[in-house]
Amino acid sequence: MISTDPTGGQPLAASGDVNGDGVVDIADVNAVIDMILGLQKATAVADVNGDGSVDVADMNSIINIILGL
Ligand SMILES: [Ca+2]
Ligand SMILES: [Ca+2]
Repeated sequence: MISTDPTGGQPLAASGDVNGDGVVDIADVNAVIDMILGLQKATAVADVNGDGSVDVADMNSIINIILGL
């Protein structure tokens, strides 16, 4: 999924920055886990691989981003 920000600001969807704090790290993995478990509402930015659902594949995608894979 390609998402463009007309304001030219931070990258949005598919960046892996689920909690929007400007960095992709373990906190974003935790946020996705919470969404998978239903502890917090799933958001569009958490659908990192753009397949329309927030699940373990998105968690893996974020881990890969963190690891630079
Ligand atoms: Ca983040
Ligand atoms: Ca997904």
